[in-house]
Amino acid sequence: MGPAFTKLFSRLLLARREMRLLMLGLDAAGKTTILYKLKLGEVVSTIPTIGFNVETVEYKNISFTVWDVGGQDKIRPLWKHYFRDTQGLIFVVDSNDNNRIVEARDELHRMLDEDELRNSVLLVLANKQDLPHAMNAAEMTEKLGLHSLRQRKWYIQSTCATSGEGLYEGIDWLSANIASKV
Ligand code: G3D
Ligand code: MG
Repeated sequence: MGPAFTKLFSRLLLARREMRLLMLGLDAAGKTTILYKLKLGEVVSTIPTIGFNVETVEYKNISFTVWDVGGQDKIRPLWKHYFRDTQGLIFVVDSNDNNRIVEARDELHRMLDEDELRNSVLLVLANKQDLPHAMNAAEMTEKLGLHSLRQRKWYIQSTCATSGEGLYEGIDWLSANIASKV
């Protein structure tokens, strides 16, 4: 899958110098799996003393930054540091986790309220579609309240991170929509 992604990202590589993509979601949504599946380069995992785990991959002029959202109000103010210059937010959700869909929705909307993320496009990955009770993209759209979003370019893509299914399409949308904005 590596070369295909490289080709996809070429639009972003040409678009501008520095590009920051944030990938967020509740723990166990599948973020780390996706990061490795993209095979962009070495994943660097850092745990600052304040105790939230940040994974980063640098790929040419694109940086991917990943962490778990949810709970822990104390550390939230520290996230802001990573928001600057974010062109794309990728929000990963476990489509099979009906118990935490409300929490995921609340976290998503809370992130979108952040002033620094005002101009970033939103790609939602409705992950774990291979599981038998997974909600489909239409149901996830409803539960996550995506239709209520105003002034925001967003897209939802069904994925299975373990097989890689859907990731290509999601990144393609992101790439096209960030490129058209810059
Ligand atoms: P996170 O980084 O968002 O916390 P992870 O999530 O990438 O660590 O994934 C959490 C668990 O979900 C992992 O299982 C991972 O293999 C699994 N997972 C991720 N994506 C999918 C998917 O699309 N389908 C299924 N069935 N499982 C997925 P383990 O067992 O390693 O904890
Ligand atoms: Mg992880």
